[in-house]
Amino acid sequence: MTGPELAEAGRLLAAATRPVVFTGAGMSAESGVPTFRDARTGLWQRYDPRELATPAAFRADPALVWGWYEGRRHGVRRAVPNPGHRAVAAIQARLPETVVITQNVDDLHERGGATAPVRLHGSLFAPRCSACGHPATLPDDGPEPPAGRLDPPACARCAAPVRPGVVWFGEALPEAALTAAVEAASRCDLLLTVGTSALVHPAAEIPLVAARLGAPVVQVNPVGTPLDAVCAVNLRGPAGEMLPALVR
Ligand code: BJW
Ligand code: ZN
Repeated sequence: MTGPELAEAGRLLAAATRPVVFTGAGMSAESGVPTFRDARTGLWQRYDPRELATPAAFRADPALVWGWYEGRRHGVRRAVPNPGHRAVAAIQARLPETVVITQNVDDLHERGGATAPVRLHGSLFAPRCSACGHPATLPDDGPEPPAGRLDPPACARCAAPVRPGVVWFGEALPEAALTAAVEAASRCDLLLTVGTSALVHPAAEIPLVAARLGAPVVQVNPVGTPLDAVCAVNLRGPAGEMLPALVR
């Protein structure tokens, strides 16, 4: 199965001093958080996540989009980090120069023990005003998770609707995070890419930056991705099993 690949990935990790761990939605799949491209569940079956994660969707129907994100935030709050998140934290504990870069908007890396993940696509837990950008406080959580449409709160400063603090299609990534990610990928001596389809740009270019500058890239994903060709090793399996096996 993955025996020889796992051994080779283990050798690359053992030789690294400043790895980058680059993660996507598959990292949290075993915690029960749906991946982006599988996220049509329950009430939301009718909607394509790719169509909800846009500024135009929020402008057209703020309650639809806010309700979707609030439902997801509640789902994440109930989720717990999986053995893959803990393995990432273990790499960072062993090699303090490790940089974790995530596209995920959940907080499972932090709760799994990782320090200061670079967040390329924002967070479910940092809403802000859609007009003036003023940070908003999260609504109080009721006993029942919201399910369906929900009016967003009004900005405390200008009364415009509050929006999720995530990066939608067509929006620029946070400049400081993107710069930190490119810098880390440029100086790393191993890039471990975990649970991403590598279809969304510019995030998908981070592993390519490392590969171009000669760092080996190790990929953990049950299926192939556009990154396969640049990877020194492809570990075809779930993060919650592959990563603990790798750091053992
Ligand atoms: C497992 C597993 C297990 C399952 N273990 N693995 C170049 C080419 C073409 C298009 C573009 C381009 N550059 C830019 C674009 C446009 C666009 C884009 O990329 N489009 C493509 C889809 C074609 N990009 C943008 O619009 C970006 N902005 C931009 O370019 O701005 C330009 C600009 C500059 C200056 C001023 C103004 C503008 C922004 C992209 C933002 C993406 N946002 C989202 C939503 C975040 C909020 C939310 O969560 O709702 O981010 S989209 C969504 O995709 C989310 C994710 O972070 C992102 C990546 O998805 P990810 O993590 O890879 O998940 P999946 O579901 O795709 O894959 C899961 C993987 O896990 C699969 O491979 C599974 O096999 C695997 N898996 N179980 C391990 N147990
Ligand atoms: Zn405002």
